[in-house]
Amino acid sequence: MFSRKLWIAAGCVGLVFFGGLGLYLYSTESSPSRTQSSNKKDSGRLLENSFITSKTDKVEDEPSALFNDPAISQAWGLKKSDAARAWSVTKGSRDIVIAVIDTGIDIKHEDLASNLWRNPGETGKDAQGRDKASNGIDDDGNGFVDDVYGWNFVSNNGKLDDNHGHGTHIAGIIGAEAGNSKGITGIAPEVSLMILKYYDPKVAGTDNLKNTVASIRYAVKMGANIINYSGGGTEFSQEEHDAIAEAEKKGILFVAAAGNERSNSDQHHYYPADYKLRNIISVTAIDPSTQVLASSNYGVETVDIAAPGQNILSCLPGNAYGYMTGTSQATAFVTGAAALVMAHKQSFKAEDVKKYILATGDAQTQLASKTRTSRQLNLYKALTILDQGVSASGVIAVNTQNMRQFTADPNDKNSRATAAAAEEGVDPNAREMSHFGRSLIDAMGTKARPAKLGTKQEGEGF
Ligand SMILES: [Ca+2]
Ligand SMILES: [Ca+2]
Ligand SMILES: [Ca+2]
Repeated sequence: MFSRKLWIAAGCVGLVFFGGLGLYLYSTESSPSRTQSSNKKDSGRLLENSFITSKTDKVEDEPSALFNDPAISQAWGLKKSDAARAWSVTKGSRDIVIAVIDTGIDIKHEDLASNLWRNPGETGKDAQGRDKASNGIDDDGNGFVDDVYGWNFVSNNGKLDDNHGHGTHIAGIIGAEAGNSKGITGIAPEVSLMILKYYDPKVAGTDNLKNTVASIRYAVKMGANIINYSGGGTEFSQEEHDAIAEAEKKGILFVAAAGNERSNSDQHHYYPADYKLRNIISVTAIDPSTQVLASSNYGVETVDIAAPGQNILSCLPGNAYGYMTGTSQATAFVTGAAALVMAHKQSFKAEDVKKYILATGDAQTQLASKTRTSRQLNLYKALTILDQGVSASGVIAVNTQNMRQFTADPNDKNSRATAAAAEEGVDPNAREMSHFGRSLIDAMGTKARPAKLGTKQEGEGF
């Protein structure tokens, strides 16, 4: 039987939960950096009491800006990928629907609940005045009863409980709410997250590949714009390939983790990341110094781009937050970027978005032997080079037709702003940049990574 591995087995090197009283961390595998802290080994897990901190520390770190989310300055990947400046251009759009195919989600999480997709055919009242979300009827006739936020393909129902934490973490990186004084900020803080559960560690004998294919088909059928998938396997699946090809036909982007097998994917293929389809972006993970993680797959032919993936702070079930590591997390960064680009240019299809994201990344020599583009994700450039039409390594050459469309669209306020600003010779994005955006850039740009979370991260270049 085919199987799909969730990239958490090798990739989850640590989770930190913080609640009102402090922080604690445990690890699912040994890591050299762990030895720097005072560890107590217990059945393969490491408890790091040195990570305990207090509420006061978090308040101290809070940027005085639009985004008052207390943990934002602890999220190094946001700074690394130039998120603050990107948010000065757009924070996304609820019109952009992202299918997160993963372990489910905590639908009540304080930083996620507002950004969940709601199936319009399963919300509101039915003819008898009952809530369509819970009336036990497939109101929209899509084959799924009461599928409000998505579907659980493991248990074949609408309950999306995340019994692992991975899915909630990924959803948070993509689209945690901004400016709510809670937790973190997702890359695309205004977005609609469609939750499709394909794996549950508490359910034995799950056919992960079958559930994956069913999830992809649901996303295509129900109008997702982007699919985020952080699993994979070495087996080529014609069914899975065809489901993603169907997504390609509909202009849906498919962002896939390169995998955490320490492997060269050019030689040892991983799927779905390696299917030869134009709508797939394969993502590997980097640390703060732009090195691809030792655990991450790589390949100059098969892996498209790199994004932050080490010790990434995001949501966990039960209104908790914590760090996880791996190409899953990097994949979520790219998905968030794609959501911002799509929100900014809603006429874009998957291939356009893919071209821009890949071409506007920051070129890095360390990535030359690891990725096809030699680039790491840059959210701001993905949005602004798109607007300005300034040179950036072939971006204009491959998108000349699209660039003309931008400035020709009278209904697109950004195009109008760009055209008007171009006539006056000013940077249109400087005009759009809000006071809050500038404050946030200042807050994130000048601050060294705080040492509040313990000694380990201090040496890692945050
Ligand atoms: Ca339904
Ligand atoms: Ca219903
Ligand atoms: Ca938040």
